[in-house]
Amino acid sequence: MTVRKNQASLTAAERRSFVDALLELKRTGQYDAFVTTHNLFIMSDTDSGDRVGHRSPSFLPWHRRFLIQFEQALQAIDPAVALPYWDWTADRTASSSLWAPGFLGGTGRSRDGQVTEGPFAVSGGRWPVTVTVDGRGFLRRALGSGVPQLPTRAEVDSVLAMPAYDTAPWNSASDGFRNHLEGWRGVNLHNRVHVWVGGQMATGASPNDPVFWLHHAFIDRLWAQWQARHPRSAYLPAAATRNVVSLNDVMRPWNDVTPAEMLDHTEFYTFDTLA
Ligand SMILES: [Cu+2]
Repeated sequence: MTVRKNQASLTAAERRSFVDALLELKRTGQYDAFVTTHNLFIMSDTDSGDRVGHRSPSFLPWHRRFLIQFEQALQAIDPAVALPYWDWTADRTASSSLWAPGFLGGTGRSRDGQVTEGPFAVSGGRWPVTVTVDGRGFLRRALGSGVPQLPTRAEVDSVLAMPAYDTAPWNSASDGFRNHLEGWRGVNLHNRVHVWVGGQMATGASPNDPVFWLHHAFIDRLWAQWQARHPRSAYLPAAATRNVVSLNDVMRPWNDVTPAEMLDHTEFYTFDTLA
């Protein structure tokens, strides 16, 4: 059974296994296919047209399915690996162990944002960035420069308190839990973290940075926490709705997954703690 743990509580051996599996997925080319998929959806998801991965109710089930597929690809390399999550309300500075040279490496140098330490530095030869939106072939970060503060626990709690999953017009203007969590409205949780990390994380090619998976694993856990707090609140919209994925619609790019099938994460994995 897959148990997703807080990255801060991984053992050194667990960190190493996770990094090794990422590097192997990168070497085979499978990693970059995930980056391409994410970027295609970012570019095609719009507020007034079809939207699947972002700015819409299916933001959460789409990323849940995307992470499961990625985690299964890692597990084909090393069955003991699970996606860790990054609680950015607790580990909220560039000096967190998350950014140590032995794990994800630190911020980018000032000249060009290039990450120069750790397993994902381009100089090590194992992490060329090939799916790019700006032609630069190296991992970039600018921790804390796009926006100074990561979201706080109090801000997270204010969003978890919202009872409605989502509301019309089902886009970046919506009220409700999903859009406040995604970050187009209000305190801005998910989007702000992408901007705080900077570099590729602030673009559609965000999965080029391995922290993408840890960030989204935490967003996914927040969804599970919200479900536990609001047992009478359901995924919306339930009925077929133009341009968006309703409860029983199939989600692109898959042809066999609906939001309804993504509502119970325990079929696929659990968390070390949901409290
Ligand atoms: Cu994201």
